[in-house]
Order: sequence, then structure tokens, then C-alpha cells
Amino acid sequence: TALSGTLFSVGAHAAELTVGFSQIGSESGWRAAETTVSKAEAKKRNINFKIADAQQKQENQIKAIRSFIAQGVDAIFLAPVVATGWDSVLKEAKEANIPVVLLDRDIDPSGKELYLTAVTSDSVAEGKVAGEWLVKAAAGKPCNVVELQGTVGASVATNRKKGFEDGIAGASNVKIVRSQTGDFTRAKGKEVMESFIKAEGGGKNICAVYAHNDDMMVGAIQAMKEAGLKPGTDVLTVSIDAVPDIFKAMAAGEANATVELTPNMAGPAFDAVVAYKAKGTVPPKWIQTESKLYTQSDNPMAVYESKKDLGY
Ligand code: GYE
Repeated sequence: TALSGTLFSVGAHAAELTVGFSQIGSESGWRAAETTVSKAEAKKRNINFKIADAQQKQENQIKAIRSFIAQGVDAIFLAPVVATGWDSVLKEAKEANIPVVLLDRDIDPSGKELYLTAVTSDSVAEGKVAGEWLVKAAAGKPCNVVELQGTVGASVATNRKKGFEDGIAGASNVKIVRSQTGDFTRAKGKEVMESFIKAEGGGKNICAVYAHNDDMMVGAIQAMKEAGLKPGTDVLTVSIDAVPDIFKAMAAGEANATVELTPNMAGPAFDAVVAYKAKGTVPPKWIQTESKLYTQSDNPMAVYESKKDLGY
């Protein structure tokens, strides 16, 4: 009939949009959730969605982008593992008239003209909130902090470091005494924390741990417990992401605080692409998602339960 014909063509039209996503990998619980949520958001909009897992390697991301260009996709999502080295491949996408949307991490400002928009949280602000929380928690007492950084060269690692330093800048009692990358993984977080504990007299000189993500903190908590330390009481913890396991640790009194960012960066990115393709609407250069601090007094077990429906 005419009616079903119309319905069919509407559906078919929407399904014509194909988006390729160059995802970094699955180093953290947050990123695994982002992948899950992205697929669900694509499905909701009837978008044909292709994900390429780069296994943490920029060269794999560059290959994936080139392959998406060759396939003639309508848009490309990129979660850039590091901030530099994108100019030539993004120029190729631009020449092919394929809009690129950055998801969850940024690239250097030199590349600003090469993408349509970036959907990210304010990662400097996240670090700052973490630092300010610690300044309050330390309450004027001397506090030596060890820092577990994210992936070297990732915008979020640079920004979360800087933000935290800003957050503690006014408190001369709070000092970062050691800082090293744990690559955003649990295993590396644990390993680096073990070396920090050894280097700091078995841990008795450590007042707090700041980790650029919760997964590294979960590893660090394990290392502290194995060394006979009491994370959450003797050693304060603050990290970022708000994955379910950190709420479990908070409920058990073994972690103190986390800053939440949504794993749903793809939803706003799809909306921007659909509006751009259909009406030529140019989105703002930065679509900012929210960040929110949680502590032990925010009913961590209830938050843990609620996270199950959010892609975790
Ligand atoms: O916080 C971390 C992940 O880029 C926002 O990358 C993302 C970060 C996230 O591996 O867990």
C-alpha cells in the first residue's frame, strides 16, 4: 500500500547513514561501557555502525580511518588514543567530505579545522575537582600524594594531571611525591602502585593516591591491601570515571571518591551528525558532557546497582 511504502522508505532512508568508529580498545571498564552504549545509541537511531578496535595503537586507528574513507561512510567517530599525529589522515577525511567527530579525548589545537565537533567531558575540571576534594579531606595536615597517570600523550592524561595540580595549588601541605603512568589499566595500576609503596617506605609516607581512572585505582587498592595498608582510611583515594567496581570499593570503605563522566558520548555525536547531514546544522566545536563527584556519603551501593543499566 501507499502507506506501508512511505513507512518503508522512511526507515530505509534513516538506515542509509553509516558511521565508522575508530575505538581505542578496551583498556578500562569505562571504555568497554562506551563501546556497548555506542552500539545501543546507533541502534536507537537505525544507524549502520561499524566499530574498529585499535588495541591501543594509533597506527591501527589511522588504518581504520583510511578504511572507513575507502568505504565511503557518512561520518567517522574517533576516540584518539594520543593527541598528536592526526593531521594527515584527518585531512584525507576532510578531502573526502566525511565529517569526523572526536569522542571522549581531544587532539592538539592544530587539528581544530579537521573535525566537526568533539564530544568530551571537561577533563581539566575533573582533575581539579579531585584535587579540591583531597585538599578538603587532608584538612591542613601534611599529605604526600602518589599519582597514577593515564596513557602518555592522551589529552585526558595531560588534562587530568594539570587540573589536579591546579586543584591542590593553594594547599602547600598537599604535595605530589611520585607520578607515573599506569596506562589506564588495572594491571599496570597495581604494578606501579607496588613500586610506589616500595619507594615510599612500605607506604607509610603515602597519604593519598590520585589515579586518572578508576581501573588503575582498583589495581592500586589491591596493591595496598597486599602490602598491609588500609586504602580508604590510612590512605585516601580519589579517581575518575565512576565505574561500578569503585562504588563497591567505596561501599566497603576501601576507596573515598570518584568523579563520574558518562560513557554515552556517542548519543550526542550521532545527533550532531544526523542534524549536520539532514540540515547542514553545524554543531558547537565542543559538546561538553557533565562531570560529577561522588564520595562515600552518596550511597555507593545504590549507585553500583544503578550502573548495571548503563552499559557496564
Ligand atoms: O577516563 C579512561 C579511559 O578517554 C575519557 O579513557 C576517556 C578515558 C577514561 O580508558 O578510563
